[in-house]
Amino acid sequence: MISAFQETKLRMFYNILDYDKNGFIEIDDFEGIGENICLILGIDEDVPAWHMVMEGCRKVWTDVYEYVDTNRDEKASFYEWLRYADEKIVNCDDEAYNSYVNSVVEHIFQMFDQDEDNYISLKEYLDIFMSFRLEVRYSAKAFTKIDKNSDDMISREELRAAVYDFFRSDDVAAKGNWLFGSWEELSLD
Ligand SMILES: [Ca+2]
Ligand SMILES: [Ca+2]
Ligand SMILES: [Ca+2]
Repeated sequence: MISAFQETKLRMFYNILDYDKNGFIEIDDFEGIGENICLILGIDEDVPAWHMVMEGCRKVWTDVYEYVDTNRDEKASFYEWLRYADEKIVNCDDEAYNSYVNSVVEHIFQMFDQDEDNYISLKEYLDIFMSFRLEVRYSAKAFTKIDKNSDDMISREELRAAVYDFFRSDDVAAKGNWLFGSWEELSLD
């Protein structure tokens, strides 16, 4: 079972993944996200890095859709997605959850740690917000919440803690809730 608050955050995440905002998650959304990431990071079409980003984004969908898409219409409704997220993310066993969190963190570092210093700077964090069309006005506040030791850089550990809380925490005060910006404007019903 997931709580109303966890569902609110999953709804937020679903809306982020539904990049073309047609109410369903499909392969087109991941291709749209991939193309926008390349645009934001200044990666030219058809160079090896472009293919890497595009493949990485498609894989997020192709790895899970057989499980997510229960009625086999090549798209995921919110309730299909919620069932998947409940079983495979929020309430899976700790080992599987930690490995999910680690894979999210590694994907983020691989794409967005552009200067490869093993930290996500505020600029790199802003690239994430722009790539996923998140509300940029919340990026600095979110960055401050995730940067626990206030050294103006997000370490892998700090990002891991935030991703961990975003999907699993039922505590509205958990700072990781802010990973993708403000969830507070979303209704809790
Ligand atoms: Ca869509
Ligand atoms: Ca960096
Ligand atoms: Ca830090």
